[in-house]
Amino acid sequence: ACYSSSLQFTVFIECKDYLWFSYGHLSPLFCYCFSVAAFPGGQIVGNKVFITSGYEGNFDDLKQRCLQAGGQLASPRNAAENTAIQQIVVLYKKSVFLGITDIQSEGKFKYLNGEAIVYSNWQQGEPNDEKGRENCVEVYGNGKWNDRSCGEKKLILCEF
Ligand code: 289
Ligand code: CA
Repeated sequence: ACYSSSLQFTVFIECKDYLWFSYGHLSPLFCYCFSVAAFPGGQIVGNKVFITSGYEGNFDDLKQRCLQAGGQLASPRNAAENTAIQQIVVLYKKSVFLGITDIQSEGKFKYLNGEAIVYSNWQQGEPNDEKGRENCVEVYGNGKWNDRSCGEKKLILCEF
């Protein structure tokens, strides 16, 4: 058996015997990913795991909670990762905030580490910085992005 726990998310799974035999050793991370795959609020893409606890809050609150859990807000770097995020948005019927903002410089969207984004999926007409107040990015059920006020409450979605 393996066990993985953090402040926000706790997962537990019995590792299958055949996996122990095939790999000889099964790391806690592998067990963790394996369990997330079976959990509806989780998605695995490559070596990235997206997971929600169902909590809703504003951008600063969600950013802090993901950090405290040892991850960060979902920050898709390609279409496959964006599709995984979209699936969670559709399942929960709630949009999420990404770990992307243009808080530093209007119109220049960056990841939380300050790197300029390498992938985007804007809805037509976005980002429009409506009323000069939209510096965060939400994902709609169609997977498209809209810039939105960071004070809005959205579903938490962290990546690990
Ligand atoms: O407060 C404005 C938002 O609710 C959104 O309204 C419309 O969907 C569009 O104008 C969006 O760009 C905007 O973020
Ligand atoms: Ca907008």
